[in-house]
Parts: sequence; C-alpha cells; structure tokens
Amino acid sequence: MVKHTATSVVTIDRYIIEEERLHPQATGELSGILYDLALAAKMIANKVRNAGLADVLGATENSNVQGEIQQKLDVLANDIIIKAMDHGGRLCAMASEEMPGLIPIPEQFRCGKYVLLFDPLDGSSNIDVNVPVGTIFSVLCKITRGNKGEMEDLLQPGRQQVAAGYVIYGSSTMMVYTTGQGVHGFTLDPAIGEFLLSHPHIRMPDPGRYLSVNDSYEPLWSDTVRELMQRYRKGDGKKRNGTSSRYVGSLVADFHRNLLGGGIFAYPANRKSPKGKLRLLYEANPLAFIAEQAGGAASDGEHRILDIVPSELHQRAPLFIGSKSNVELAESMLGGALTGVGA
Ligand code: P6P
Repeated sequence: MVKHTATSVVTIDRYIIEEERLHPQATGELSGILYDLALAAKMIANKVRNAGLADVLGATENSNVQGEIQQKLDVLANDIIIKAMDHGGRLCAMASEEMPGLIPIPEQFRCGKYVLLFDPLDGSSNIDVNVPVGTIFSVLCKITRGNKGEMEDLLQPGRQQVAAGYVIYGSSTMMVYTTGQGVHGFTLDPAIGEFLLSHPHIRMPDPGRYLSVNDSYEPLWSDTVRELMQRYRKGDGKKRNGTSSRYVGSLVADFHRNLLGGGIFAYPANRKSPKGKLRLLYEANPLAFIAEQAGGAASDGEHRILDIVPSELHQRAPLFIGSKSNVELAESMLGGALTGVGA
C-alpha cells in the first residue's frame, strides 16, 4: 500500500480500495459499506450545515428509545443512514440509537454478511447552539446461520468489529475510520463534495494533554473516581504532567480533540447512573476500536471496553478512553474499587 502523506490528493474511495487490496480474500463488500457511509455523511453534513436556515432546528414532538426529545436532525440523519445502507446487499441487519430494536433489511433487497450499528447524530442536544455533533458507526460480521440478521449478530463484543468510525460535523466535516489497519482521517472539501485524505495514520499522543469530564457529577462519584480526576488534573510530578480541562459535551468532538492532541475522556459511573451514560455498542465500542488502533486504550474502569460481552442493544458502560497511560491509571485505581477494594 502506498504510504500517503497529508499532502497526497487521495479521495476516501481510492483509499478504501487501496486498503482493500491489503486483503486478497476481500470481496469488496466492506469497502462498499464504507463508500455508502461516506455518502450518507455528506448528505447529513449538508443538512447540519443548513440547519439554522431551513428551520430544521428544534425538537420534534417525538422522543426516541432513550426518552430524549428527538432533534429534527436526529430523525433526518437516522433516515438518511438507513436509506443509504439498506439496499446495497452488504448488510443483513442494522441497529440505531434512535430505534428500539433490530432494523431488518427490507424484503425487496438482498441480505449481506455484515451488520451495522450507529448513532446517527450524537450530541444532537447541542445542535441549536452550533456545537459540533457527530455520527458514530460500528461494523461486524454476521455470525448466525441463515439469511437475515438476528439480535445475536448485533450483540457481539467490540473486539469482533471489522470496521468502526465517526464523522464530526465541526468547523470542517471529517470522517475518521479504521478497518484494523490504523486510523485515517478525511476532510470534506465541500467545493467538490469529496472526502480527501488529511490525517493518514493518526497516532494518539501519550500522555495526554486534555481531561474531558463533566465535573458537575463530582458529588455523585465514588471517592476513588474523585481522587483519579485530581491525579489527572495535577499529574504525578514525574513523567505525567497535569492536564487542561476541555469538555464540549459532545462525545465525538471531545474524543476527536483527544485523538489528535492526546488526552482522556471520562464518563464514570455515578450514584444516579451506575453504568454511566454512554452506550456500549454504538458509542464506546467504535471509539474504543479507533483509540486502540491509534495507540490509545478504552476501559470501563475494570475491563477493556472491547472485551465486554453485551446483553442488550442499548446497554450503557462507564467510559475512560484516550491516551494509554491515562486509561491505565484509571484501571489501576478503579479496578480495585469496582471490586469493593479501596472504594
Ligand atoms: P453530559 C450528548 O448528549 C452525549 O450523549 C454525548 O455526546 C456527550 O459526551 C454526553 O452525552 C454528555 O453528557 O451528562 O455531560 O451532558
């Protein structure tokens, strides 16, 4: 594979093909999924960019499975992804943060050998105040027999992912993904409607500069979590310096900054939310795959995120994700606390 630099003019389609050539047994189906996701991303970007103009802002009267008021763009993004992905013949099922159960492939379309899980527009509560939002996706191979996808195909541990990525709709629109061959970032050139390679082979600096956590939950944390956050803030006076606090409140924006600049994003368990807030299958798992592929790590405080065997589609998990040494500190402190030691 050609080792491109950030100055190479390489479209995402060409890069996907070049990566596919690394796998002689590849059938091109996974490449097709990534193409279609890039198309969906461009369509969602167009809606997000124009949201303020087309009175798309504001909430619908519906609420989704999370009980949150659905932003109109949430619904639009969800529909765009489903319509872009359901007829390509590469998927046998999908699942979305916005919908309660398995999303089947319509009868008129052929089923393929992959499943797709996604959060169509994460951070959507920030849309009305023009804060970056994102799409997150995870791709796994079908493991059940038969043609149609089943819940068992969706409920696999994150280490089984064959691809994962996100799109950040920020000052520019970027698509970042991995297929297990490193992490690569593509920036949308709106003038030509193409994602161009801008961040080849992303590596997460370690130790990280940033701490991303919502401190308003401090009264609800365990003593050990409070001590952990203090150690992040102050450093250890030796090899690990202190961190700067950066918290957007939009997971993809916080993760993306830490991926490029180095840092730790933490959404710990707390007395009100014993499993934290973030979803395992379509938020923690895809970002954990990216973090590890970029030299970072992701844990729930006691277990590697990618090793957690899910039991429910929308289950939550505490999340410590980012630069490896920062995640290891969390595990060294919380691994005991979660088992009752040092709580
Ligand atoms: P809190 C946005 O609603 C979201 O799901 C993530 O994008 C973000 O990281 C998190 O919630 C923020 O949650 O409790 O800090 O507002």
